[in-house]
Amino acid sequence: MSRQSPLQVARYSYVPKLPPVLRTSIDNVIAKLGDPTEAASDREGLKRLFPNSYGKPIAELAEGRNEQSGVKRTVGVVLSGGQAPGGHNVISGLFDGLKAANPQSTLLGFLGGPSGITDNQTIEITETFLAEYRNTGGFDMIGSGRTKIETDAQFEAVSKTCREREIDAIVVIGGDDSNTNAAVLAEYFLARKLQTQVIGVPKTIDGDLKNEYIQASFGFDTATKTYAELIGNIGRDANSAKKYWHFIRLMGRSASHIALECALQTQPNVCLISEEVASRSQTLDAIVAEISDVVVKRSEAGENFGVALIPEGLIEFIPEMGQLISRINDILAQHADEFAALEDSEQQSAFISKQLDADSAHVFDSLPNGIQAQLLVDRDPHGNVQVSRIETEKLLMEMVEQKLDAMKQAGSYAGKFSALNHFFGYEGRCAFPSNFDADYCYTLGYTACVLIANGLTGYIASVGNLAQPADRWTAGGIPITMMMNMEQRHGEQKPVIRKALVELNGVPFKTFAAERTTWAVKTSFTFPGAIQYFGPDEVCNQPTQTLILEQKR
Ligand code: FBP
Repeated sequence: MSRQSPLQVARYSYVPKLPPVLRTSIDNVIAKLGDPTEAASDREGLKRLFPNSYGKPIAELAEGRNEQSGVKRTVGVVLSGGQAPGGHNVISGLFDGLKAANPQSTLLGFLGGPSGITDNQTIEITETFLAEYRNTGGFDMIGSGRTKIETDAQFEAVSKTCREREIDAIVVIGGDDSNTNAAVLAEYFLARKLQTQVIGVPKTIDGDLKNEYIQASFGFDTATKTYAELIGNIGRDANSAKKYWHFIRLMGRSASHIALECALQTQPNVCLISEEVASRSQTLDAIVAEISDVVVKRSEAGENFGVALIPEGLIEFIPEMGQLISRINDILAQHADEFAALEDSEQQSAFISKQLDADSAHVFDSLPNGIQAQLLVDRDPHGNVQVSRIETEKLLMEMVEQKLDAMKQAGSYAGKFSALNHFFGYEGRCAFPSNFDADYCYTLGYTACVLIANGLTGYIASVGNLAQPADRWTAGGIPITMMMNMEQRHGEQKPVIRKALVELNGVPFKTFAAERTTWAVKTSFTFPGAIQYFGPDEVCNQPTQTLILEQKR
């Protein structure tokens, strides 16, 4: 075993908190079913695609004798997509629930993500194996991957694995795309009268898998606290040296929840919110002008330093850039072979520029070569551009610098602008889960186990009252089809779980918007410090500002 840090050892003995309903014996928990449900939209289309699983009722866990609880089961678990702190605790909760119900039951981990299911690559999770991973970050216990199970051959391979291994249930720990996949798999098994149940668990640091029923995806809490610590430290450094502007890009492939939460925690001078940029149809130049305006105002007050937060998804929300990216996506799909044969990024850029319409070509040609190349890197298996590879903060920083130079020449700016860029993303995805994420994830895993023991399939585990202490939490399951709608993907209408973007009329955004003009000019940084695991409640057990403010609604 590799050397363990003192914190790692100390965290092994942390006992995650469960909601009251799960503190009794597992045979004494039932899933109480409500009325049939409907999806928010596209009901007919979804009913046709999910004839066996559409409309299932919401399940609420309650006290009651479950005779099926002690049945010996084999359950498979898979980690899907980007790492998020707490994944190991979902597996711990699932394992403990399964063994509490019947010590003869088996938990198999699929290795390397969904491809572990199709390739039948598993490891048995035992107490000794698991002990090293309890309350730790990362997905290294079994690995993760982004393979999308979508072809007939892949579905057939999944059923073969389930038959061979006699798997009673699969737990899919993933984001919106992976949970959509979980629903499709559940329907596939039901349609073929196969016994394997499928239960999803909401994961993603991006915080965009949430709705009326799923209050938060796990990992968001720890990741934002990790970034907020770093931003606070940078703010203090900036205010000490008083000579740098820091442009910090934050992960979050699409929605700006991470940037917004970090802004609420650290009070930076600038924080862009992609959803607002899109709703105002702001151009790249308009954004640059807005940031420059803050720089100028601060310099007039003698403050030639500052902190600007940039969500990584921004690039796709700037109308002209979004249009450009979608055109590039089409060109890359249509001319894959020709493109692959090109020798270097210069040739690739020239090729793309030639294929684009005049407007998009103009935007593309005006970008620095480095950004052009980053826009052309391979798409992920779900067809998304890999925004974490695009240095938007550098682009903005350079454009602000150019604008300020021009203003200086015109005599409208006399300050000093020296800027540094940062990207915080991977630093937060495998942090030791905060107590919140450790408790939440363990509860999700345990809940998934109870949903399985109650014979449910096509559900996602859900925990309620998350802004309250764990002794007020509730637990249950939501039929995944209820959270779906139909969206155009790669030229086809597909069933998907709707991604939750930042709501511009929501309390978190409004709270930020009410303060940001003050933060812009008056240095108001706050310093969250490192995540604390031991100590008073107000230091160790606080949920995110987003969750607290959303629950105030
Ligand atoms: P998930 O949606 O799978 O949770 O991943 C989110 C994320 O962390 C994004 O914030 C980021 O843009 C992306 O993954 C990076 O992907 P990769 O790990 O493939 O570099």
